[in-house]
Amino acid sequence: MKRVITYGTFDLLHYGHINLLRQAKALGDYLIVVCSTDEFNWNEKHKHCYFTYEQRKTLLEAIRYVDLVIPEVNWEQKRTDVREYHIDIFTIGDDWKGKFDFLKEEGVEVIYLSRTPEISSTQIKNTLESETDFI
Ligand code: C2G
Repeated sequence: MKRVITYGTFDLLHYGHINLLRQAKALGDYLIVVCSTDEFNWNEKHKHCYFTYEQRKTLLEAIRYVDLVIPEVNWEQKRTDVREYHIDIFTIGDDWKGKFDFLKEEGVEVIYLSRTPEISSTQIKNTLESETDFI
């Protein structure tokens, strides 16, 4: 049983996130998604989410590729997470390329997946805002 882990906010869930999660699950047999809490997003990532943590967790749990969703409360928890959940592979989009190579010291394979270029939660918000300006 190869266990995979990935991290993210996953606000305004879109096909870029689904592409990532599908590729992540294909790397192994069990996929854990560590979803940023509202406090972590606001205090550390300076992101104000449209959906709450509980709403984003519910959405992620409905995705066929996802086996478990747990909270991401700080930047430092990755080392303990990969030990506690006996992780074989850490994966994330290549916008983070190189940032988490230190996890190899924990015996974890680190794989950066290609990000879907033309979509983001920020872009969705901006497009909707600009469209409402003309209504
Ligand atoms: N993603 C993607 N393509 C997009 C948008 C996002 O592949 N068009 C990927 C990101 O690379 C990431 C995941 O989807 O692997 C979640 O993206 P975000 O919700 O933006 O998460 P992020 O802010 O990158 O948080 O500790 C790590 C952080 O929690 C990662």
